[in-house]
Amino acid sequence: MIRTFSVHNIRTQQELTGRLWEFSPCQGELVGKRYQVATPSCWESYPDFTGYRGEGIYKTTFHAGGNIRLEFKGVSHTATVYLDGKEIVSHYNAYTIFSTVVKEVEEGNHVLEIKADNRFSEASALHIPNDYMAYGGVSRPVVLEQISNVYIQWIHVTPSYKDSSWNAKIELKLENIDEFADTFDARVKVAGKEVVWNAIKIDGQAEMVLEGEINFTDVKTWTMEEPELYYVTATIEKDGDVIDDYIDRFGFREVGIEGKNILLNGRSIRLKGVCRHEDHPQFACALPYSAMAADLDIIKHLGANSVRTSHYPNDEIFLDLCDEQGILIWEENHARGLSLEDMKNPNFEPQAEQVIREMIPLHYNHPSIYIWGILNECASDSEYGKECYEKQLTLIKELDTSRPHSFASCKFKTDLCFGLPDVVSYNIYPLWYHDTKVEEYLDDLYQWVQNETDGVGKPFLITEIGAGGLYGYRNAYKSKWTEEYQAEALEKQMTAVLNYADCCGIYIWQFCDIRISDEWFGGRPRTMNNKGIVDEYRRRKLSYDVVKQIFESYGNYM
Ligand code: ADA
Repeated sequence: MIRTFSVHNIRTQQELTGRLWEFSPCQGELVGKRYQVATPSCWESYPDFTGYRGEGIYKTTFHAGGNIRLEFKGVSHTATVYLDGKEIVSHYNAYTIFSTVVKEVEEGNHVLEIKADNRFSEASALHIPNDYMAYGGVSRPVVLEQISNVYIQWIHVTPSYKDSSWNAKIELKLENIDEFADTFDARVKVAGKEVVWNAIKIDGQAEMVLEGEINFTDVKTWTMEEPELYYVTATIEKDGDVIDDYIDRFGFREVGIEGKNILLNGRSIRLKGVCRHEDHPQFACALPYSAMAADLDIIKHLGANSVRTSHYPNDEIFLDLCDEQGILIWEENHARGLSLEDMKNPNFEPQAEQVIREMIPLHYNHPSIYIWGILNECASDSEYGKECYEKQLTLIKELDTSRPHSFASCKFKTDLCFGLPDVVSYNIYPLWYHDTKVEEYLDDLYQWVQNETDGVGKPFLITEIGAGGLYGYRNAYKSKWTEEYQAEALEKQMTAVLNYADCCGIYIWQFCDIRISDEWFGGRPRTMNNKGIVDEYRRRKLSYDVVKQIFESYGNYM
């Protein structure tokens, strides 16, 4: 599966994953051994590689001719790709899409090899030993397309509501891979209406963006309760022949900020969320469609209305599911707990900014995404850090002015950056890492933000709160790590936050227990983060019913 809907009717598109590929490790005692493995997958799911950190080569063949475009939805965490033995593209970061075009390949069979690398080094500023796992493999789909010289890279639809009608701003990004200029017509259709561009000239080896607008009076709004979706179809024609197409989906919905409130379609929303890692003991971070859908069923059953994609851009199939189910998404770039020293790694800024440049243009149309986040718990208490935050938040606005932005801080009363984001967000753990009374800690923090920072008057979110609970560990004295302690702590934490008038929402850390880097074994029983409401196999802990009862007792709107 590439998406939960077809993206092309004209352009030939084929998923190369979803079948067996040959896998061989590059290091260790099994070098040279070849395995047949299902794809997408991570080598931690293969019996001989559950703890392998190194490089591995994935190999397959395909038949094609002419201009081909290869799209890689996710290779963890560094990829080098070869076509017929020749390097064609490389990429850093497991969680963002990259692609390459190869012009005029000979008609016939071709060999595709992807070398994946999940080792830690100075070259990797974002994937570091951490409180989650950096898996290895071809973790998301690989797609082969045959394209014309002029082809569509993406369509962006920006809906806005005014005078009881919806307006859609349309942007169409195209590229001409030929060296010579070309002329074509373009058309975008939405809900029975269209915008047309005739006799457009594009230079050789150039990109361009066409802009247009369409107004609607009889379309349905996308809401959490009724997540109405619409297809937008773009085609380009030459001499009356349709030479390329691109289909995407969006919703007529608008996100805004008004004082301390985050608005969805003009109404102040209350975020009732969970933080979720892409992690599963059988699939590592390569969760199949059915596993993602099952997670969302649990999240909805809990009474939650939102997911925070901690701490990286998620699989777009998961985002498609959230669009379809009316679940709001906080999506963030890839970074967790980088110190000032980590942020001074010369690779940090380019790698973190690249994630933003790859995340936003391709995830732009998902109505479920209501906010962009950056740099979870990084050094926002330093001047150098502040410069980095400022650049990345500015970059977000360059790519998308239709959504607010934020970052999740843990710098208690030392954060310097609250003048930068649209929303002030904090990760707090009263009753876990310290036993301060939740109400006191929360109010103390909030008053500090109001009285001492440039975050005064902005919406305020708790983006993490929670406690550890080992599945099946119980005792009468409810010590920390028992299911009993976790359930009671979450009850107090959630009630305090959801009753705090100036807070517009909460994200529980976390949805399920997850595997973490071996280096993080200390303070992490089972070398896992055990703060899930369900364990890694999605088995309910005592806290499950507590969370459900509380989430269901608060509405979606403030
Ligand atoms: C942090 C961090 C999470 C996780 C959590 C915890 O807030 O953002 O990734 O590590 O703490 O379990 O302590």
